[in-house]
Amino acid sequence: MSYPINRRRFLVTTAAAGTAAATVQLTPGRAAAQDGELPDFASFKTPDDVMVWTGNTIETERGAQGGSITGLSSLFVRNNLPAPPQSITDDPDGWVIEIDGVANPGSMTLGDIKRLGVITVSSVLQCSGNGRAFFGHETSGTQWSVGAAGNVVWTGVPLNAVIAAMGGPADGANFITGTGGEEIPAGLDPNTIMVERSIPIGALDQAMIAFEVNGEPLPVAHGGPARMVTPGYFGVNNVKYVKKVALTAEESQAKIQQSGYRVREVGAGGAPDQPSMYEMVVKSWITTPLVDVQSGKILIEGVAMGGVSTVTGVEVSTDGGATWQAADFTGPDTGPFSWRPFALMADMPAGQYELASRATNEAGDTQPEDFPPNHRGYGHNGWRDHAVLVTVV
Ligand SMILES: Nc1nc2c(c(=O)[nH]1)N[C@H]1C(S)=C(S)[C@@H](COP(=O)(O)O)O[C@H]1N2
Ligand SMILES: [Mo]
Repeated sequence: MSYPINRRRFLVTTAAAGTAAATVQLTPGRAAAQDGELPDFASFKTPDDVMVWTGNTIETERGAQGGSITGLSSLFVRNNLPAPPQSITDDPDGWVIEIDGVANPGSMTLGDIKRLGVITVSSVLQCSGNGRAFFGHETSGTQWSVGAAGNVVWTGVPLNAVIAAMGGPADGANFITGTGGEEIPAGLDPNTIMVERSIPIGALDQAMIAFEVNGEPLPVAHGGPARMVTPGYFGVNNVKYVKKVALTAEESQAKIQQSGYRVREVGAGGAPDQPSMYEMVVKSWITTPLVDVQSGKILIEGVAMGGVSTVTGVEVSTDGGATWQAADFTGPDTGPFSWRPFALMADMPAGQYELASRATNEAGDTQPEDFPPNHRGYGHNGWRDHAVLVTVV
């Protein structure tokens, strides 16, 4: 299967700080998204709504974002390792999860876990590298612009309930460590490639074992049959096909924990003493218009998130940040970890416009104008680089 090139991809321009407008995906020296085929495990995605970078890396088109909830047909996908076979979701309730670092360590099936009580929470799922394409330096990794993020509804069991069922935390627990269920090829040191992430134990307040997304059983592409989800935490911490959850004294020895997802200066190597990509931060971006529009009253729309604190406001600028106007939220408040769509009607006579948005959360954090570079291009929330240049004709 192949599909037509999506024109939007070539028309969207961004305003990079202090430089002329540059097309995001076509900046020289940066890989362009392939018009590749959707891999089998993600064949349910709508081709026009996504960019297929690789068989394990799929980005949502900016123009396909917006709205309160991101449909699974357009939600991004990021796998560090090849996804397990479809058959792992054949018997979800039979999926076994090992629970360690508790008074009575052992295993529970997903069916047992479900009987402990189910909750539903909306949360943004966002890759640490979302916005990587906007950095001025060369970064390795997928050149995501805004589409490695979506807002979804998770249904699952609070991890606290699972821990309590196993007799409560063992002494000395400092981290929650989740292990992904991918098979590690024989002969390889698992620590070099396995997806095992540790997050601070305080995250027990919101961590859950999720088994549904947007009311559907979790597909393999998004971690089925069971996934550890910590609303408010960057994507990598939401371990798919979770086969083990342990309360641990130390962080995982896996490379993805020890040196991966560490924020450091450009040129520096990753090390355990550097900040890890845990909690998300306040961020917003415009999703329409992205292309030339007819003059008159123009509806500017986008999405805004608060990270781990409810988004409380978002301002929009049509002049590259010289002046700002408060936008209205157009979707419901679905909690601190969720995003909300916003809209502003603006009178725009013919001309060139730099459309920017700037969100604020309940904690009082506002997006900065510029975001300092870091080696791997993580966590960009600067409003200027997320602006779009639009010509009104
Ligand atoms: N087991 C496992 N969990 C994983 C990953 C993975 O490769 N394996 N990738 C992580 C990363 S880096 C991200 S951004 C999210 C992506 O979630 P999605 O593919 O459902 O969008 O899953 C995270 N959980
Ligand atoms: Mo990620």
